[in-house]
Amino acid sequence: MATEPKKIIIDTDPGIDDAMAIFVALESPEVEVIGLTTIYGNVYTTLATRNALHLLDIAGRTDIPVAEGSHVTITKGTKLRIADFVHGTDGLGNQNFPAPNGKPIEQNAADFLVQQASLYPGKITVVALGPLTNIALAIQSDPDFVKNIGQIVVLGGAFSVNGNVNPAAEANIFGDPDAADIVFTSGADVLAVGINVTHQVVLTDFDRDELAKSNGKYAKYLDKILGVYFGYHHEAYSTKGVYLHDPTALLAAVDPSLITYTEGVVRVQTNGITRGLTLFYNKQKRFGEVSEWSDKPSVKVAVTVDAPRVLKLVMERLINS
Ligand SMILES: [Ca+2]
Repeated sequence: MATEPKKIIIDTDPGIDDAMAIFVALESPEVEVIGLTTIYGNVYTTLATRNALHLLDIAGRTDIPVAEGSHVTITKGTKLRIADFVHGTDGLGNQNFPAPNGKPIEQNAADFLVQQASLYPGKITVVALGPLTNIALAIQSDPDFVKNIGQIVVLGGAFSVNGNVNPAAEANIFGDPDAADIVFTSGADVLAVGINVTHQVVLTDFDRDELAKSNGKYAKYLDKILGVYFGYHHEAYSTKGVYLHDPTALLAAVDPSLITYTEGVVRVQTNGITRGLTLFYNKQKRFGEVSEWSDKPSVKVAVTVDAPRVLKLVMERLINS
């Protein structure tokens, strides 16, 4: 008997690698995308919503609801870090795409997350590909959300490596460190896929040519928007390729055997020069003193990834569409 596809909600700030992740999800029979929720990060939230609707137009999947997320951080902060220099001012490679046909649903992202989790207790995986504000709002607004939600797969953190915003912080955690700390200490089943893992998955110039040569609708679309993303990586890292952050986290939700993980407590630094730092406590030492780490629940933190298999799955699913 075929198993039912896993229900997923993608919380996203599209975003070039978000676009890839969304398309890969739509081509993955193991999962059913039951909604997109939007958040600031690569662009402001309003544009993230527009882009999410546009990507569903491209996919011909306007049946999937889009719920708009928060425009401010969990502490009501309005000074947001927007990474439009990585993804283009439109978030999608400066292509001037037409306005989408669809509209977001009336419900906001946090309410949508709470409602879906209570409709399908234990069955939904949230794949969080941007700052964690919407997820933290869902946790705060419904005491049952943490037990109703199946798993929260977070693309975020830099575990024992430098960040990508500054030496301390990874972009999604830096976007709302207070929200991230709420999610990591909530007691929910959280799997963090950090840049220590996603930096191992690189789409090269060669792979991009393969996308361009194929007839897959997603492959052709992505080849167009990838230019800006390649340019940024070349400038910032001197690489001839781009990191597949969002598709790697998405695929970790689709097929957990692609990664290995360890378990422990994660806390997030919320101020100072290390704001956004994710620190992992492996619980090997029993500390005598009561501290901000005592009695905090464990989360899963990805340690290794089968990078060749992730890349192969991304390519196959984008080309054969
Ligand atoms: Ca993203």
